[in-house]
Amino acid sequence: MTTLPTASAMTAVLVTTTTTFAAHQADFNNDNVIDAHDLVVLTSNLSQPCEGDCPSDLNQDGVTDSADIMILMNSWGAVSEEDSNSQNDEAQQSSWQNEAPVLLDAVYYDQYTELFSHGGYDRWNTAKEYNQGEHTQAWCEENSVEVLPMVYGAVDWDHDNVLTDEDKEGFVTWLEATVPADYEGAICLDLEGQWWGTFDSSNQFVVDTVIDFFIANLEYAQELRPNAKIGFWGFPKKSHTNPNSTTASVQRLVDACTALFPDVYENNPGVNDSFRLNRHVETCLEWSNGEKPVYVHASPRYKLNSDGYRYFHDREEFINDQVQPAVDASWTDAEGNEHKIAGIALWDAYTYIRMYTEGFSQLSGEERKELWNELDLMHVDYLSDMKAVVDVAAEAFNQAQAEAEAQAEQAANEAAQESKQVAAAAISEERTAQQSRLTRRLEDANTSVITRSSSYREASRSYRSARKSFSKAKKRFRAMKKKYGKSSKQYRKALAAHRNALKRMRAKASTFRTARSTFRAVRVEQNNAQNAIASSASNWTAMANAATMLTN
Ligand SMILES: [Ca+2]
Ligand SMILES: [Ca+2]
Ligand SMILES: [Ca+2]
Ligand SMILES: [Ca+2]
Repeated sequence: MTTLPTASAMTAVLVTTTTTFAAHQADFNNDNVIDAHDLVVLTSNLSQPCEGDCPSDLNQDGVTDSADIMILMNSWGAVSEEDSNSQNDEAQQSSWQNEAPVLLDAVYYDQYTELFSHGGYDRWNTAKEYNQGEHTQAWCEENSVEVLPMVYGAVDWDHDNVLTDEDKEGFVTWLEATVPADYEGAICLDLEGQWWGTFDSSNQFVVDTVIDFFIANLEYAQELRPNAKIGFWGFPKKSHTNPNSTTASVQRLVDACTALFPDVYENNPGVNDSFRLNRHVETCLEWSNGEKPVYVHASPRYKLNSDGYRYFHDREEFINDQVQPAVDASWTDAEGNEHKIAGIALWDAYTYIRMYTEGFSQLSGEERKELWNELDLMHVDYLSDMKAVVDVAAEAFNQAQAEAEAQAEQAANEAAQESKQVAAAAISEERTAQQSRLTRRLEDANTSVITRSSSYREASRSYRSARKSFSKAKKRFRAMKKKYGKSSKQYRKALAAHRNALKRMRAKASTFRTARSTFRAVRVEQNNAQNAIASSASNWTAMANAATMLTN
C-alpha cells in the first residue's frame, strides 16, 4: 500500500472550500474514500476540455485542471455514508468469471418427478417416503455442493414438441417451487426428444427450425428468471464441435443461451477418450467467447450396443476420460485471457433402476431402497473423486486470481503514486503561474506610478510657473492701463501679454489635471495589484502544502 497523507493532516492545512456535493463527486471509484486512486482518474483527464459528461471537472468550468485537484484534495479522506453516491452493491455483485470452478449435483432423483408431468405417484412418492439418494444429498450438503436445477422437457411440459399455454403453466409451477425469482445461478433445460437427432442435420434450414423451438423455450425461461444462466443439457453436442462435423451452424442458439451445458458422457470403456472430450469442452469455451459460463455434465453411466445405459465406468476411467479433461479445458481469447469451465455436474438417474430391474413394480419399498442405496453410495464415491479434481483446480484458480489481484493492486498503487506526482506538479505549476502573473502586474503598476508621478510633478511645476507668469502679466496690464490709458500702445501691448499668459495658464492647468488623474489611476492599480497578491497568499499556501503532501 502507498502511504497517503491522513485526512486530519490534510484538513488542517487546507482551506476548506469543499461542499459535500464535491466531496462525494470526487469519489470516482465509489469506495467511500477520496484518495490517490481517485486522483488517478482526475490526473488522467488533466488539461482536457470537458464536453458533456465529465465527472473529473469538479467545479464544472469546462476543463479539468489544478482547481479540480484542489477540490479533490480538500475532500481527501473518508466520505460519510449519507454523502456517498456509492454503487458498491453493483460492484460487489458476484460474477461467475471471478469464481473458481464448482462441483454440482445434477442427479435425477425420482422425488423431482412430483412436479413433472411424467413419472407418476408411485415413482415420486416411494422415493420420497424412503428418502432416495439420502447419502449423496447429505454428502453434498456437507461439502457445499449445490443442486443444479434441471428441467426435463424444458418448457414443453408434456414433451409433445409444441409449446402451449398449458405447458407454460406447468413450467411456471416447477420454476416457482424450485428456483427463487432473483436466482443468479445456472438452470439447465433438458430438451431432447425428436429434436436431438435433427440437430445433427447439415441442412441449415432444418437446424434453424430446431433452433427456433429451443429459443422459444429458452426465452420463456429467461423472461421468468432474468438473472439466471440458462442453456440446454448436452448443447453444443459433440457432433457439433467435432472438427470433422458436417452439421449446420448452431451459433445462433449458442448466442441466445446464457450458459452452456455440454456433456462429456462416453460409451468406450477401456478406451481413453480424454483428448476428444477435452477438445469438445474447449470448443464450447471458445464458442461461448468467454461471455457465458460453461457447466459440464459428466456421467459414469454408459451403454453398449442397444441394451441401454446399464453399465458404469470404473472410478478411474470416469475421472481420467471425463472429469479431468473438462476441468483442464482452457481457451485463451484474443486479449490473452484464459477461460475455463464454471462448474462440473454429476448426472445420473434413478429411473434406470426402475427400467433395468425385472419386476421392479412388485418390489416393496424396502427392497427398492436397498437397490437405491447401492447407487447412492456409488454416487458419493464418484462425487468424492470429482471433488478432489475440482478442489485442485479451484485452488489453482484462486491462487491465480489472488496473484492477478495483487498485480492489479500494485499497478493501481503505482498509478496512484504517479498521479500524486502529476497532481503536485500541476498544482505547483498553477501556483507559480498565478504568482508570476500577479507579480508582473504589480511591477507594471509600480513602473507606471514612477513614470506618472514624474510627469505629474512636471505638469504641476509648469502650471505653477504659468500661474506666476499670468499674475505678473495681469499686474503689468493694470499698471499700463492706469498710466497710459486704453488707447495707448503700451496698454494694448500689456493687454495682449495678459491674454497670452491667461491662455497659457489655462492650457497648463488642463495638462496638470490630466496628469493628476492619470497618476491617481495608476496608484489605484498599484493598490489593486498589491491586494490581489495579499488575497491569493492563503490559496498559494494551501496549494504549496497540498503539493508538498502529495510528493512526500
Ligand atoms: Ca475513492
Ligand atoms: Ca474544472
Ligand atoms: Ca407441449
Ligand atoms: Ca473411455
